Amino acid sequence: MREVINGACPLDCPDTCGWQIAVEDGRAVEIRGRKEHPFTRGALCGKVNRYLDAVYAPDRLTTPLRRVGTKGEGRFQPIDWDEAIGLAAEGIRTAIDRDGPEAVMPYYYAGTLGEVQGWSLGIRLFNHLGATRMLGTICTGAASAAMKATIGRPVGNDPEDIEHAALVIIWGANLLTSNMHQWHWVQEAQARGAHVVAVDPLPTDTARRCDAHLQLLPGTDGALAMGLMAALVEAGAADEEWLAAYAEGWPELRDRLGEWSVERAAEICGLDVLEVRALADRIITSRPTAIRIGLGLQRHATAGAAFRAILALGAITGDYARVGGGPLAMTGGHFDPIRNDLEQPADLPMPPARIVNMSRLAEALTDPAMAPPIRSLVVWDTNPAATVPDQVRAQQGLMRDDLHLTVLEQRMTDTTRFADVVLPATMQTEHLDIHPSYGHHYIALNRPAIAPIGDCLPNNEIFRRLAAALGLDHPRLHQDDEALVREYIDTDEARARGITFERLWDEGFIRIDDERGRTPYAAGGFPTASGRFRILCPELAEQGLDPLPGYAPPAEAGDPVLAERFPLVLITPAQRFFLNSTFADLPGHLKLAGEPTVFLHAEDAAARGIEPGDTVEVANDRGAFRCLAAVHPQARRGVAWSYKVHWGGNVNATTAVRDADMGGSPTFHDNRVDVALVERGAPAVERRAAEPVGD
Ligand SMILES: Nc1nc2c(c(=O)[nH]1)N[C@H]1C(S)=C(S)[C@@H](COP(=O)(O)OP(=O)(O)OC[C@H]3O[C@@H](n4cnc5c(=O)[nH]c(N)nc54)[C@H](O)[C@@H]3O)O[C@H]1N2
Ligand SMILES: Nc1nc2c(c(=O)[nH]1)N[C@H]1C(S)=C(S)[C@@H](COP(=O)(O)OP(=O)(O)OC[C@H]3O[C@@H](n4cnc5c(=O)[nH]c(N)nc54)[C@H](O)[C@@H]3O)O[C@H]1N2
Ligand SMILES: [Mo]
Repeated sequence: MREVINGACPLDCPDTCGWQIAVEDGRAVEIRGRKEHPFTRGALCGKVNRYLDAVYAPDRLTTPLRRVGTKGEGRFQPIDWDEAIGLAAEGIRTAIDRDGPEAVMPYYYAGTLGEVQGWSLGIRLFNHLGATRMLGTICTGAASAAMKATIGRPVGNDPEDIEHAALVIIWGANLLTSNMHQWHWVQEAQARGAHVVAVDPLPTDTARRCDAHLQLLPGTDGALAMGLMAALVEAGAADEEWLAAYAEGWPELRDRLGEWSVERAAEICGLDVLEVRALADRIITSRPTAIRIGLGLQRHATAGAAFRAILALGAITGDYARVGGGPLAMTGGHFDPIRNDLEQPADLPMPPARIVNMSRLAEALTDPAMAPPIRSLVVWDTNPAATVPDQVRAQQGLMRDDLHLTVLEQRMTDTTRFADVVLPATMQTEHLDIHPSYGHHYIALNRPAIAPIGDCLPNNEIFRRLAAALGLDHPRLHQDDEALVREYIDTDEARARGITFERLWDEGFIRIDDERGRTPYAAGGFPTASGRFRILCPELAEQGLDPLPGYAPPAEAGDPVLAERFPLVLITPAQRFFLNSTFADLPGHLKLAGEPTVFLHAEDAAARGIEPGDTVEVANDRGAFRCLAAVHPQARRGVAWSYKVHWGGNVNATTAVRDADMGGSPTFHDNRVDVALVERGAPAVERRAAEPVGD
C-alpha cells in the first residue's frame, strides 16, 4: 500500500521546504518537494533529494552504545535503553556531586530547526537543573545582535516580493547554494528588468549569474556601505522625510558620512572606483532597491557594525515603504506573534547559571581557568568536533578523561567518536515537529512518515527518560510531542489566522500573515521600543561599541603584519551538497561534493609551485588540514576558499576562537593561512577535486 505523508525539511536553511514522502509497506520510497508550497514550488535541493539515503544509510545508529575502548578510539558496545539512560544520568549526577550543576553543560544547535525536537525539552531539562547555559552564537550571532539593535527583530519586507524590486543586491550570500528557492524571486525581478548585483569576495555561481559583481576584500563591507550612503547623500537621494519620521539618529549618521566617499570605500574594499560609483548610481535611481543580506559577511570580527551599515543603506532610500524594497536578512521575527517560546516556560523553575558562548567550546573545554570545569557535556543536533572553530583544541577538550560526554545522534560522527554514551535519535521521517522559517512566511508541520529505524527514539523521548532517571518530575519536562506542537501555536494571533494543529496536520503548511504585496514598515512599525528604525543605538555605546553604523577593519583579513606570515585569507562557505557537516559521510553526497579542495588564484598557486590537483597543506598557527588544490580563473589574489565542512581534520583546524564585535559571533571567514605543496598530482587513489559549486 502506498501512502503519501506531508512533512518539512528539518535542515538549518532559510528555505524550510514543504516535502512529501511516499511510503510503501512501512518503507519510505520517494521524497519530493510540495508543489503547492509557494516557496518550495515543487523542488527540493540536490542534497535533500537524497535525504532517504541518509535515513537508510548503513552508518545510521540503531541502538544505544557505550564506550569500551579509550576515549576517541571509536570502540563501542551496544546496550539497551535503560542502561544507556542510566549511564547518561550518572555522568550528569557525578559532575553535579563533584562541582555543582554548572559543571554540566548542554550543547545543541540546528541539526534540526524543529521547535519540538530541537528547542524544547532538552533546554528545559538542563536549565531546570541549573546547568551552564549555552549562548547560541555560532551561526547568526552578529547578524541577530545587529538586527536587534537596529530593527528589534529579524523582519523585513516579504522575500517573495523581491520580484518587484528594480535593483536587487545580493550581499554576502550564495543564494544558489544556501537559499536556493529565493533565487526564483530574483529571476522574476530580472525578467521584469531588474538589475542584480552580487557583493562577495568569491566568484560564486550566484555572482556569475548577476549583472554585476563587486568582488570586495573580505570584511570590508562596512566601508562599502558607508561609501554608498555618502554618495546617496551627495545626490540628495536619502529619503529625508521617511528618515525624519521613522528613524532615530539619521542626523548623526549623515554627519559621519561627511568623512566618506565612493573613492575612500573603493580604496578600502580593493575595488575600482567606477564599479562602486556605478552601484551608487543604480541605488540612487532604482526604486525600489532590495538588499538580500546573507550570513557570510557576518563571519568577520567587525561584522556587527558592517551589518548595521548595510541595514542603514537599505533603509535610507525609503524603500521599506515600497513593495519588495529595503534590506532583508532573515524572516524569523515574523513568527513571534503566532508562537510561544517552548524553551523557557514561565512556570518551570530555572535557577540562574553562568553562560558559555558555544563558539568558544574549544576554550571552554581546555581553559584551566574554567571554574568549575565542564565535566559533563550533553550534545544533540550538532557535530562540534567538526564544526566549531579551533578544531584541534576542541578535540583535545572532547578527549579529556575527566569529561563525561553523552551524544544524541543519528549516525557516528566526529563528535560521537569521543562519546562515553551514544543515544540513537530518530530522523525527520520518524518524528513529529513544527517548523517556522528564517527565509519565508510559512509555518509547517512535519508528520512522521515511518516507524523509527532500529531502537531510535526522538530527542524528546530521550530527554523525558533522562529527566525521570534524574528524579525530575516537573510536568514541563514530560509533555508529549503533540502537546508541545499545540503549545507552540497556542496564541490568539495563531487562532485568529486559523493556524491550528488540525489544519497543519491536513495541509502541511500555512502562511502566517497576510498575503504578499505589503509594506509593514512603510510608516515605522518596527519591533523596537519606539517603532522606529534605530540608526543610532545608545545601548551599544554602553557596551563599548560604536552606537552608529561604521567601518572597522576585520581582525585577520585586515592585519598587514599577520599577512606577511599568512598571505592568504581563507573563506570557508557553504558547500552545495552538504549542510554544514550533515551528509558529509554519505557516498552519494560526497561524490557530488568532491574531495576537500582549496581554491586559489593562479598567481597564488604558481608562487607556491602548486598546480591544480596537487595535494596541499593549508595551515596557520592554530592547525592544518590537507586537501586538493584547484585554481579558479576569477579568484581574487590573496583570497582562497574551501567549502565547509568535511568530516575528519578540516577547515576548522585553522579557524580561530574569537568573538566578533557583536553577539559573541565566531569569525570563520576572518582567517589567515598559507598553503604549501605536499605531493604533486593525484595520488594512487583517484580523487576528484570539489568544483566551485554549481559551475
Ligand atoms: N547547501 C548548503 N546550504 C546551506 C548551508 C550549507 O552548509 N550548505 N548552511 C546553512 C547555514 S547553517 C547557514 S548559516 C546559511 C549560510 O549561508 P550564507 O548566508 O550563504 O553564508 P556563507 O555560505 O557563510 O557565505 C555566503 C557568502 O558570503 C561570502 N562572504 C564571505 N566573507 C564575506 C565578506 O566579508 N563580505 C561579503 N560581502 N561576503 C562574504 C562568501 O564568499 C559566500 O559566498 O546557509 C544554510 N544553507
Ligand atoms: N569553517 C566554518 N565552520 C562553520 C561555518 C562556516 O561558515 N565555516 N558555519 C557555522 C554555522 S553557520 C553553523 S550553523 C554551524 C553548524 O554546525 P553543526 O551544528 O555541527 O551542524 P551540522 O554539521 O549540520 O550537524 C548537525 C548534526 O545534528 C544531527 N541531527 C540532525 N537532526 C537531529 C535530531 O533530530 N536529533 C539528533 N540527536 N541529532 C540530529 C545530524 O546528524 C548532524 O550530525 O557550523 C558552523 N561551522
Ligand atoms: Mo548556520
